[in-house]
Amino acid sequence: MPKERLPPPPAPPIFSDPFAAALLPPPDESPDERSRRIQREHDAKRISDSIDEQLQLERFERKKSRSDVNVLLLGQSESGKSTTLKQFQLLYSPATFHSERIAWRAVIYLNLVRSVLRILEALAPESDALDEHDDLDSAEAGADLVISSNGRPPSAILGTRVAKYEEYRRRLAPLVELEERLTRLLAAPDEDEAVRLPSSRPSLDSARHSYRSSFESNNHTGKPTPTIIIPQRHPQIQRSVSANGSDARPKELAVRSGDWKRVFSLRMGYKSPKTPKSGEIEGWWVDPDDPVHTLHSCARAMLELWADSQVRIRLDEKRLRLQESSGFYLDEIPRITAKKYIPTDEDVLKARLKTTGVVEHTFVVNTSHNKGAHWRIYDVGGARSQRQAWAPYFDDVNAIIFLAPISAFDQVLAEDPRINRLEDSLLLWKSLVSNPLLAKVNVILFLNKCDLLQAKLDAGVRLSHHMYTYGDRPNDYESVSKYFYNKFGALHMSYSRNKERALNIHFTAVTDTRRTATIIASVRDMIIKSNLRTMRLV
Ligand SMILES: Nc1nc2c(ncn2[C@@H]2O[C@H](COP(=O)(O)OP(=O)(O)OP(=O)(O)O)[C@@H](O)[C@H]2O)c(=O)[nH]1
Ligand SMILES: [Mg+2]
Repeated sequence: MPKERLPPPPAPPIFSDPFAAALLPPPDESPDERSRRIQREHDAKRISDSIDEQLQLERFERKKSRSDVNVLLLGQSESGKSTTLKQFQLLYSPATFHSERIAWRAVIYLNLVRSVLRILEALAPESDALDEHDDLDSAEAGADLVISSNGRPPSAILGTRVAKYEEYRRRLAPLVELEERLTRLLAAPDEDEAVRLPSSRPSLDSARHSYRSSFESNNHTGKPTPTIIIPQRHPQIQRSVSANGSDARPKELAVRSGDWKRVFSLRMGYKSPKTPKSGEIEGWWVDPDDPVHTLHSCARAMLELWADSQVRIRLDEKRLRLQESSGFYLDEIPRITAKKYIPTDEDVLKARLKTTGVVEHTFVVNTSHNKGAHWRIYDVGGARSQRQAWAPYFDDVNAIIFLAPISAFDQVLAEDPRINRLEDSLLLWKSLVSNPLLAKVNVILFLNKCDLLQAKLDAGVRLSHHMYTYGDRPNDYESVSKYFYNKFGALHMSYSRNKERALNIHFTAVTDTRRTATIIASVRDMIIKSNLRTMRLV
């Protein structure tokens, strides 16, 4: 009987794909192992499908984001970038603007306190010696465009004594401590670098540096630690620092993120009303530690100081124009120091807080052409030390709004008093329009602070004293503003890499809400049109 033969085992399949062979189930797989394997395969497929979906979504988002808009706000420090951003917020995200109203209270208090302390510094007899020092420095520095960096002869700085100076200093002494407290409150623990900004007086810094070095080299002699008086404050208003201690001089407050807003609003549980007059608000005024109490108790002395005609004369002599910075609040002392003070829109717009780094804000902008487009607006720090952070944002930008504060023709940079502000703006503008990376980017120029320009010219400050090239042309607003328009326009014409690019120039005062809303609407339409044109070409 022929021996029964078992059927031959199936020939192993021939796989052209070596991975398929590896994934084949093992021949001796048990039912349990089989069901675990199938479960694993299902899980893997689910994960793979979700990755595919994610990729598809990203592709879709990328396509959609072509209708979105990225705008960079550029310009030197204090040119008005953050103020412009606040105007965008007021127009396109009013709920956020209103929800932050209370948080700005701390910044406004600090702005007011610093203005008052600056006045006291200027009144101090010691400050005259400092001014002479500064004038010598500026004279040595020299600059093509500028005759004098601060526009006054050294002889103009010694002048009127204020009879009530000692009394003001004594009555306003609590503000020194309040300034420090507000600064600590606003600056997050890791924001030390941001608060300790570079000095606005390098000449004094270098003096201090050499003093410190000489102290360090002499320290081994066992001599007692010398004390350096920090000259920006009257010494008796208690501004001294030990040579081996830290610099306690006041610096302009800067914060990097929005965290500071929590300090005065959410964390304390205060509600932020839509307008200063609407709705019930929580009563911080019953908290004895709230800064408003110190301010309230110094209000009368602040008012007297600001109304004192000798003080005004002294400030004029020293060319200290507080109206150009946070001095705005000095005209509002009774309102701001009131226990139930809530900042108005204008107060928030005028609050000064220096930006460091780059801050991104997103708004949904609806127009008849373009519904629900996301606008990302990048607000950057404009100080010289901050500008290296701008370039990474050039890649993906649709438009740049460049702010040049044309009222600043008689001012110098806070970070380098040898440089005239207008000269810095012109150089910055030139390097921007000639940058090849930005050749296809829409550029909008805001010739800003026109309100201050008008006031300055009306007060008799002459442009030709600060810019040789202006010559003997009339010193009125029309002539001066036209001159700046042509000067910036000519730089664009000569240096732009893209001769087709149209330049949009606006005369602005970005603290003026109504005027700025109209300008922003026209800028918005221009950017959207240009974006649509580009999308059709891509
Ligand atoms: N009167 C007046 N004040 C302005 C105008 N634009 C800005 N300011 C004020 O100038 C100060 C500086 O403005 P910011 O918007 O903080 O300047 P910035 O360009 O963001 O400055 P950095 O953050 O240091 O780069 C603020 O107190 C503003 O209220 C303007 O057109 N007119
Ligand atoms: Mg800013």
